[in-house]
Amino acid sequence: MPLETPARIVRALVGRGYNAEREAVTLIAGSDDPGRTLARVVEAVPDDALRITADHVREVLASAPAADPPGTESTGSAAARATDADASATAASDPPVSAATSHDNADHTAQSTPAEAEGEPTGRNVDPALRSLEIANDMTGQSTGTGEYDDFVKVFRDRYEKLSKMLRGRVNHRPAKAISNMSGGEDAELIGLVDDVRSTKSGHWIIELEDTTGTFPCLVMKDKDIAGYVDELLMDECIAVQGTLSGDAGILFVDSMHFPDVPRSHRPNTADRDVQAALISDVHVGSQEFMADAWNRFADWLHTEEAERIEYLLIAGDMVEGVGVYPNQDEELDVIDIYEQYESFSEHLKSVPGDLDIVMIPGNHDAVRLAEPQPGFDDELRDIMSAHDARITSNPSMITLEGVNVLMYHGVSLDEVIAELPADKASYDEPHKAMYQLLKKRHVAPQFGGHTRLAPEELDYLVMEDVPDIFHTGHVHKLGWGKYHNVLAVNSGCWQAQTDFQKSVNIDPDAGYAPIVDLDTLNMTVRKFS
Ligand code: D5M
Ligand code: FE
Ligand code: ZN
Repeated sequence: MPLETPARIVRALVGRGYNAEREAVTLIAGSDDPGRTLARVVEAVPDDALRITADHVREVLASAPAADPPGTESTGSAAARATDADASATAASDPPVSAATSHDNADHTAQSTPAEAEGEPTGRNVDPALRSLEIANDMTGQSTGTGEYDDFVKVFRDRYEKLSKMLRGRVNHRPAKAISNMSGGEDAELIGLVDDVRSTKSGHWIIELEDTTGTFPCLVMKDKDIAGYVDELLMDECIAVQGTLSGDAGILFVDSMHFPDVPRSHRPNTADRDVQAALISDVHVGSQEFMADAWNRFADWLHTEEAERIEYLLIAGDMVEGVGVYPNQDEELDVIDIYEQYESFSEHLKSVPGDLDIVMIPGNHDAVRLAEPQPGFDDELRDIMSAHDARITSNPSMITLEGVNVLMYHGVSLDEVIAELPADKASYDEPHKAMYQLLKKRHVAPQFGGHTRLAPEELDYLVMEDVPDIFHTGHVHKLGWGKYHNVLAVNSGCWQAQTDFQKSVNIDPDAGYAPIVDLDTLNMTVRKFS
């Protein structure tokens, strides 16, 4: 493998899913056989390492070279990150976009007028003592998963435990194993994770449900009303069924199906005073498409009187464009070094009012592990982004703002929900409807082994144990909001104009919008800055 120059080494590492310290790259380049050294380093670093350090390389160079290492073509488990000595400075561009907003609740007012400099900057008259901001289920530093089989067993047991509890009041279930010992014709109720869904020759559906004792096949007849639920099912979500066993007791004929769901009677918490939160995501600083001008207009507007009730700013992931996230992404990078991207992001964050309380979670473009739950940014990145004293937490996290519970989740699973469900139940044009499905399943990323990477942990942090009052996601770069059983679901658009990839697949992003929520009423308005 001809690997002489640092730039080639960086690219080779990115291709394997790693970011590397500058010194590590220099050491590899300066070794006798850089190609061989690189392969040995990749082989030697722990699977969960995001970054190859100089120490990793020194260790390898100090140890005697083994026979040709296996697995030199293996890819890193985490998002690819790279540093590059020749990183360019930020030069923002902001091509105009036309974007549509999508919402489905009459209570909401959409103000899609461009915000010019409206009013003079004010001395924001806020009393920090009135504020309260708490974060629950931050799993940063709590990761226990080693990727072993046992961890998968644990995380699914925990998922089953938590979700079946929500269903137990509605069905009187028995374990799958006990049901397989029952006689034909008896009524039976079962709670399980969806293990398989297939259609029969005659167009009926067989759903295999799994609990901690085994699996049991359940038949949904195509002409029953509940057949309409079958196309909503995702693998590994938890449901309950009630029905009657077949004559030979080998299959359960399903009469009713239940989802953990948000109770229709959910009464959202509200703040005691007239205070607002701005909900944004997908800033993508470092991309050539990052819309710096729109961002600056947003930041300027936040200083005006009109925005003085906004005391919280929530950012649901993809602060920066990252490096090596998608193939050929480097061709659209404006800032090549991941740390310089965060420095630039931090500069942009400095232009918003210093007295805002900010909460940030990572997304799939950020420099943390890709598998969900994603821990909050590491100390080095926190340091870079320290200007605002922002609260940094894991993806997902539940944030309580003056009593209002906001579930923040970046939203990678939305791609999957949209791909798998019929368009009237989830689509890019109505991303909030895909969010409704997640609320109904009480899980932010049910499907394991698909597009969304899940990390096996002792606990399933992705279950929505508590019903949020606001569910805030991003990722799909579309703006959409609406209410589901009184929960406000908001997908917050982005600050990145259409990329070449998005053009090629007809994704027309909603860029440069800021959804603003009144925390005392949960009404929402949208401001446009592009
Ligand atoms: O993703 C923004 C949206 O675009 C999200 O719906 C995924 C999709 N996307 C963007 N680039 C790609 C590539 N290269 N492959 C597949 N899907 C893609 P974000 O991750 O925020 O950039
Ligand atoms: Fe994004
Ligand atoms: Zn994303």
